[in-house]
Amino acid sequence: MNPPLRPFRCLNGDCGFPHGGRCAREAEFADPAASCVELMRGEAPAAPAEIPAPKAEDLLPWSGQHFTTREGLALTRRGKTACIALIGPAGSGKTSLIASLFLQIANGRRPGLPLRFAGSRSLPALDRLIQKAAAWGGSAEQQIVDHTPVSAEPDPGTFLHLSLRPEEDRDAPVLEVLLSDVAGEHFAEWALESNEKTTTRLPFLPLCQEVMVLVDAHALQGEEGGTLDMDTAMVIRRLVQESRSWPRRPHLSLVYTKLDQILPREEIVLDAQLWKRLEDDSWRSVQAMLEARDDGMNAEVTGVAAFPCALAKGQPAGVTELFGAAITRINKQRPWARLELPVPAGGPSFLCVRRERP
Ligand SMILES: Nc1nc2c(ncn2[C@@H]2O[C@H](COP(=O)(O)OP(=O)(O)O)[C@@H](O)[C@H]2O)c(=O)[nH]1
Ligand SMILES: [Mg+2]
Repeated sequence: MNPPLRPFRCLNGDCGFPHGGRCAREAEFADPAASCVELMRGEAPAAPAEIPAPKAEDLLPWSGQHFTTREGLALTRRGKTACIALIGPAGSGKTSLIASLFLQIANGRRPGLPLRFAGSRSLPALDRLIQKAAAWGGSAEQQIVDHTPVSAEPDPGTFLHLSLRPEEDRDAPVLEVLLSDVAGEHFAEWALESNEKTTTRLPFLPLCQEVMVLVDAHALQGEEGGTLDMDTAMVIRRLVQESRSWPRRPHLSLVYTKLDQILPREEIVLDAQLWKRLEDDSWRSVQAMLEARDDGMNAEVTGVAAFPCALAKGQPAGVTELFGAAITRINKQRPWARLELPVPAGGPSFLCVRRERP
């Protein structure tokens, strides 16, 4: 659309042309409006430009809710990222573990995690999560967090995001932490059969430097304990097998959850003795972890009590320690394995800049 015509004005003080009079340089210009360099359009407000409707791909990349893998990938290109996958059957405590971690970071109680909160691009999603968890009264009948829905999308909303900064007062870079929060049902399908459909639904797994396989310690001791152990062992074996073709093999942790349901609170001491006691009920999973080690992976057993009681009555056990250890391991890794290229003696100096290549 053409802009509307605005009135003339002229910088020449003697000119009457803008006011319907005569051009001060009328001898020079037959058509002052077309030729005079002094004459210009006045500054009437410009018509509002037509703003085209945004295309889907131009919209802000962050919705404030869970990240998709594509958004997670975009973040990994911006700086140092810790990608941590929490996997395990529905009800094993994945979402509760993230809620517990976030509540502890927000409260400033972070044993074993020397990093502080520096932001989150999924703050509304995290906020929704902790609203319910913080209101939990401690009863086993009450849900601590909502059940994570099974998504029909090929890439379901996957990650919650946290930016963490070292405690020291120096200008250390922020670490971007991505925590996967996918419904357990997707992993069960994948463990049963790895095909195009089941693997494309978990596209983030090969990106993760850490994989935590969660198993409900209380359920292991129940009637369905044997089946749960068998399912968990199957997930671990699938991970071992699939990760052989990933760019980097992740560190694997078998995490016993809900320890408060099998031990009095004062007896939750996270040590080798406790894992030994739990081994009888989870011998298949432990066996699968040993196979992972034999296959060259770093694999260890640990445990947490993310919500041992209502928030006002006590602290979780092992949560910040679990993530602190994972992040420390990730921090020690270089972003990629570098290859040293030899620089020939007497060669051109510009070759030095190519010495290190990804
Ligand atoms: N007592 C106790 N219950 C827990 C704990 N963590 C989770 N739960 C319970 O287990 C339920 C399922 O946990 P959730 O995090 O939704 O499992 P997810 O399906 O793996 O994400 C929660 O709603 C809680 O009721 C814990 O540390 N202690
Ligand atoms: Mg969940």
